[in-house]
Amino acid sequence: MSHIQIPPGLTELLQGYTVEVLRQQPPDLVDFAVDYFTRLREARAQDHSPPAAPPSGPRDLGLGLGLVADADADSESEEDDDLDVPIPTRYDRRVSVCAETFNPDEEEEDTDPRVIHPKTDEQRCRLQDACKDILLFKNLDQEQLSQVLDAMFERIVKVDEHVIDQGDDGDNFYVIERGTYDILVTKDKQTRSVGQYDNRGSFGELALMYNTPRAATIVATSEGSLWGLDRVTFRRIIVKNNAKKRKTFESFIESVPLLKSLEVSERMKIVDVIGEKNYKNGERIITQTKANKDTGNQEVEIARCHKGQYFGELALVTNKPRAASAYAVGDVKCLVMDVQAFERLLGPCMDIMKRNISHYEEQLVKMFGSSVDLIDPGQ
Ligand code: 1OR
Repeated sequence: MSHIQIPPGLTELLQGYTVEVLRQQPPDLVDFAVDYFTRLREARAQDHSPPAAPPSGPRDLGLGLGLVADADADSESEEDDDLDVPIPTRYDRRVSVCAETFNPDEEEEDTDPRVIHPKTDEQRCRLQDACKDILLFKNLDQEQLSQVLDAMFERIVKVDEHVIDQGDDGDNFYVIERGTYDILVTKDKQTRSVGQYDNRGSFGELALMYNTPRAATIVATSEGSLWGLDRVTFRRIIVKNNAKKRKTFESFIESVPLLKSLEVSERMKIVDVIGEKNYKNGERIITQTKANKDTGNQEVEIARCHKGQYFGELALVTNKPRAASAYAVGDVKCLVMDVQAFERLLGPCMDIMKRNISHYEEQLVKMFGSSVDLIDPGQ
């Protein structure tokens, strides 16, 4: 009896193609195959000269909180022990993961094949744009970022579509390209909306980072477009990088007075979600949304933050527009977290922040001689 040998890689190759067909439902399978495999070959050819990292110029943080970090907390680059053989798409949905514990130092050996979803130039541009402010990607080196972008795939969603259901196992992490999404949490049989995403941000990292069931349901409230990153690549690159981030920022985070009341494990969760952003002397970090009615358009320095202090919390605590602008004085390194992480992780520090907010007002009264409504400018 003759033996038919299946060449190595064939199964993954066809699996990858099949998954893309199921995902994108193309009208013509042959045309789609030609396109898919051509892109795959191009992606493989490019693999040894990875595309430039997306521009990461500073923009208004809008919805973030910044901690002023150590100016020389730069992380040294570690040698890259990732597999260097590009093997196509593998869609790996986990069946049950909830019992695993999280220990990035003991992360499984790096033997998984690389995931590559071929993209058109236009898709790649949109992807780079959507990812340029994603905090979890901020500490990646160019090669890691390039592997992450290669592995991401586009997912178009319809209104009311559930992207994630609370309680499920984690399959993908998502970056928002466009669309609005509700964050719903069910507790004691009651479901309530705890927040929204509005055309920016990312979600779905928690289940992948900590091997826990999905903590919230994410529902599209408009038509939208997302970029997904599979669990295996997320853990191989982002979780591994977080272990490095912990080492780099651990002692700084331990020293921040605001965070002293948190448990060590809570502080480590903060390190997991923060991203590092650098600003040059004079650069604007936060933009005041409206000029204050009492100070008109004239900008006056009201405070100066130093290492270990924080800013950007007022708008998040009060849910109001940015009440002041923040500029870098000298070269500044900030650790930044988004509003959802802020609400999720800094609850225990809320009292301290509120107390400090009332001090801002007292300070302003001293400076301007009359009451300046810092909490709600222009109204
Ligand atoms: P995940 O993998 O658990 C659901 O899947 C995602 O919703 C989760 O990752 C986060 O990315 C995102 N609590 C938990 N998850 C949240 C929250 C949240 N907000 C967004 N996600 N809270 C709301 C904070 C504004 C706390 C609710 C009590």
